[in-house]
Amino acid sequence: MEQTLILLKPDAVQRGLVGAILGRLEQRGLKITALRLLQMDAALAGRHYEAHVDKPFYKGLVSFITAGPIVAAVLEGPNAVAVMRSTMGDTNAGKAAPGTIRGDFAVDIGRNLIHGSDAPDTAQREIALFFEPSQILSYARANDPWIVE
Ligand code: D4T
Repeated sequence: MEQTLILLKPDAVQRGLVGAILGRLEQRGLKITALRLLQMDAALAGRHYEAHVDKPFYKGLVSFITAGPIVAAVLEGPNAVAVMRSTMGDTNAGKAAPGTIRGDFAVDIGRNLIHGSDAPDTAQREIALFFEPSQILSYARANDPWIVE
């Protein structure tokens, strides 16, 4: 089954939205297979956002993502990467459709609450930044057959 990495960014923790956001993902049917509360340091932020190192918003992005605790999770499901991207909504929260996480809870691209991997190979690279293989659990839920055919 496909895996994706999500991060509930410091704004999600500070605003008390962790439960609401994780609840939506559980309701969607995605399975949480790893979960961690941590504070990113500059080194981890640099590795996670290495693709953006030359972007004008990079410095602000690193200072924001390291500003407080975050929640990292591995989610599993059919097409988990694409399902998460569409559930999060547009990166620019001000343009995100209502019904999406960003569209319902955020208004600004620089405070967009949540990260989700953008492709299955990126997901594997990102998961390895936050989790040891032994921290990712494989388990069945009693209602799995009612969520995935
Ligand atoms: P993340 O990586 O946080 O899930 O965001 P996306 O995958 O949806 O979007 P991204 O990689 O293009 O951007 C990474 C991160 O940078 C912030 N950002 C982005 C910003 O502050 N200003 C900007 O102009 C852009 C493009 C938001 C997400």
